[in-house]
Amino acid sequence: MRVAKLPASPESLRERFGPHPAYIPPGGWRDESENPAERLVKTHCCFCGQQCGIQLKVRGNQVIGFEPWEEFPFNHGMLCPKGVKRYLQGGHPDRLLEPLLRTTDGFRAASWDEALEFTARRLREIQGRYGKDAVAIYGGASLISEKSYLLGKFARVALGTRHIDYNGRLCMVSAGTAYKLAFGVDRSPLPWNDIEKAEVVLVAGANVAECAPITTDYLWRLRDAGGKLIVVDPRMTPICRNADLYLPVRPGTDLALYMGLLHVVLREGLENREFISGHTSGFETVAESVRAWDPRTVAEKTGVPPEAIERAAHMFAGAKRAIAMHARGVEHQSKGVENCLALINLCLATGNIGREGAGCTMITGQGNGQGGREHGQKCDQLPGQRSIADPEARAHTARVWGISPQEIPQAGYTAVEIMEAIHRGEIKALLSCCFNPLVSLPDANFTREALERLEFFGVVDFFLSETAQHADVVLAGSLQEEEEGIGCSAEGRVIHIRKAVEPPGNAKADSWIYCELAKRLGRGEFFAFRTTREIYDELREASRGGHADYYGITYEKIDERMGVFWPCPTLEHAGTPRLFEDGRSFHADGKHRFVATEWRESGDPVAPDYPIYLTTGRVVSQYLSGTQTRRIGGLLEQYPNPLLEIHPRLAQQYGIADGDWVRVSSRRWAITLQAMVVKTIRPDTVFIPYHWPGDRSANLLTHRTLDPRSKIPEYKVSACRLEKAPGRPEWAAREGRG
Ligand SMILES: Nc1nc2c(c(=O)[nH]1)N[C@H]1C(S)=C(S)[C@@H](COP(=O)(O)OP(=O)(O)OC[C@H]3O[C@@H](n4cnc5c(=O)[nH]c(N)nc54)[C@H](O)[C@@H]3O)O[C@H]1N2
Ligand SMILES: Nc1nc2c(c(=O)[nH]1)N[C@H]1C(S)=C(S)[C@@H](COP(=O)(O)OP(=O)(O)OC[C@H]3O[C@@H](n4cnc5c(=O)[nH]c(N)nc54)[C@H](O)[C@@H]3O)O[C@H]1N2
Ligand code: SF4
Ligand SMILES: [Mo]
Repeated sequence: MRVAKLPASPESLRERFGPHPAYIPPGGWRDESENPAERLVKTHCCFCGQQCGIQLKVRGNQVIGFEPWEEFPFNHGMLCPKGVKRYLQGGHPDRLLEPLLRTTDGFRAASWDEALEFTARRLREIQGRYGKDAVAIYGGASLISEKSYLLGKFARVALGTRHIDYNGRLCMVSAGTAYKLAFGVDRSPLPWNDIEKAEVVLVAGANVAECAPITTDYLWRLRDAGGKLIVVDPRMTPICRNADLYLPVRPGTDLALYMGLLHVVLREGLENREFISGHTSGFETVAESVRAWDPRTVAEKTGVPPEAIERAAHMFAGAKRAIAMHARGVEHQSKGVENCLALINLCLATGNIGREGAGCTMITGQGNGQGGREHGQKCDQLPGQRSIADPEARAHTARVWGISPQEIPQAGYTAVEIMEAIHRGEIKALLSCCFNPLVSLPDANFTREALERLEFFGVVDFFLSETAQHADVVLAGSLQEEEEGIGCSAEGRVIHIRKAVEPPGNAKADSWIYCELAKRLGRGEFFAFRTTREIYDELREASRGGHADYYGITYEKIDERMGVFWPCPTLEHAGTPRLFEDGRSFHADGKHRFVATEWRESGDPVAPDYPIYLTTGRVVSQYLSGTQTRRIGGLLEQYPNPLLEIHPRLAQQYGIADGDWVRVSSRRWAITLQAMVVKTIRPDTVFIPYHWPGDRSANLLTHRTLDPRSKIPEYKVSACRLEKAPGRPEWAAREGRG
């Protein structure tokens, strides 16, 4: 077993390398005269899946600020607190400016030749000794699509390993799996302008105001136009203030609720028989499966009053146009796929698919959460959203790549399974780009142990993330604005990410790093790309004829139309903003499929020794594992440490007052946080945001139960117990808190 290595802290690196040459003061420049721009670059925010349009102000080789991009139709210049600070990363003092190699007491700077040669040699040695599948690749959905396509090809062609997966496995895969089962395709079926055209919108497990802030505006427009809003969440998040009906669901019980809604719809005969018989299959089995879920039974499971269930069902089915929107609250469950399917079943039964202002949709999480799951960085997928098991797809991809179909490995493990295989000793080496698993995977102690068992660990990042501190080599990669490419937003709109600057110092473009590694692995001829545009042209060919067909989308066409919605099979094609308008799904028979769902308990059940539900998620000012936003001055101050949201009634039971230190224990670990006593959460549930590492990490408490089909972890439902802590914990003393 490998001994844990001494991590080098960002502070010690800064001491070693000095401050970044182009340092921007925390909080940014104060006014234009202090730092005038030479050019404006129209591009997109690097953070969430809304992909707001933004103009970056550039001087020399540095992004120094931003201007709104008012013509961009999605956000019309609006940005959230993270978007207005995103520009502060390029010149940040923690920015990695050269490759780092591990020494006995930390890291030392290395030349690219040395770092790449070392990486390639270790990968070759390990594959030679243990076989090709002993190496795994992690990718990420913050990467532009060119990079994620490149990573998929790199794993299969340069390394020949089965094992590549990405951080979107923690994010959108329950929705993706459900939409593939029901519709044969994984994309939001409707453009966001449809939201305000609905009569009723049901928002399930989505904290829209904090996590998809610009979508709040669409919901306000819905309300202005007279539309009604239903919200399902164990917490009254800010959009609940505008809701007509709020359903305070008990964590992990959504499935019962949505089956209950369909039960009422069918009992009252509110279903759309014509749509069901003309466009769907499987209705009878689903109708049978919801028969037992009457409102009283559902109320007992979910904690939602029976009258509210009746009312929600009548509102949804009584509307001419209704939309169900969902996010991780329903998807981060060990029945995440079932939850999405149950919402889809409700939409199908009421004929709400394929029409303006009607449908079922998922709210994309990561910046390129949609595009990043289309072109082959998923373990079971080839470009164009093709299946790696499909002989035709393999033949097509092999032709584009210039190899034989037999050379493409079969499907490998998913992200959490890769960590488990490392723990077992089956996978010995990991190369990770754009992923911070130590903070983001459930059961963080398990992740740490796995990282320590690796014989080789390489990371490509622009900051030294908590995970990167365990690496043997850190390759200084690039920010979104340092390479040209495309992404796909929550709406299914393909957008153009323009290059604003070159990577600073001796940092390199991510795509260059992978092409160079491929060369050193003896596979350079398949990676002779000089620009990301060349990678994109190959991606277009590779996706051609697939469901996610990008062939007809060029950078120029995106610029002309402010985005193009896929599928777009020819250069003349205008793109497809709304799916299924012809009444057909992407399945061969053209039918939308009802898929029956079955109740089961969550993987970490509440019991007398762990009597309280713990759920985890986000706050508006922080982003994911926080490696980016915790470093940005002006954001961290808004919410500097994780707080425990707790209802006054529950707090009183334990003698806890606002600001008190509370020890939260789960079946895996315990952490101590300050209480934030709020009336906006169920009294049987506590909430912790997960953006922090180490002994403040919510993921020390969470468990590794996965949805059996999507393999997503159950972040939204754990069991815990609480005790008032005697005083502030070690981390708080260290951070100067409390
Ligand atoms: N500010 C900010 N914005 C972000 C991100 C970020 O880190 N910070 N991340 C982006 C990414 S990658 C993602 S995936 C999205 C996530 O966006 P969301 O899914 O909206 O955010 P979460 O906070 O993970 O969870 C959403 C809601 O689910 C609720 N919930 C918890 N348990 C349950 C349950 O059992 N049932 C139901 N119905 N609801 C439940 C929580 O109370 C919470 O309000 O946000 C994106 N936008
Ligand atoms: N308890 C709990 N855990 C959760 C969740 C939850 O709700 N609760 N949510 C889950 C969800 S939805 C998600 S999406 C995951 C996210 O989990 P992670 O993927 O681990 O989170 P990120 O912070 O995006 O980490 C990405 C890393 O990639 C780097 N990076 C970003 N862009 C680029 C790029 O263009 N190039 C390179 N080379 N590096 C880049 C960043 O600096 C960062 O270090 O967390 C999951 N974990
Ligand atoms: S809503 Fe998302 S894409 Fe828009 S500015 Fe905020 S983080 Fe960026
Ligand atoms: Mo996510």
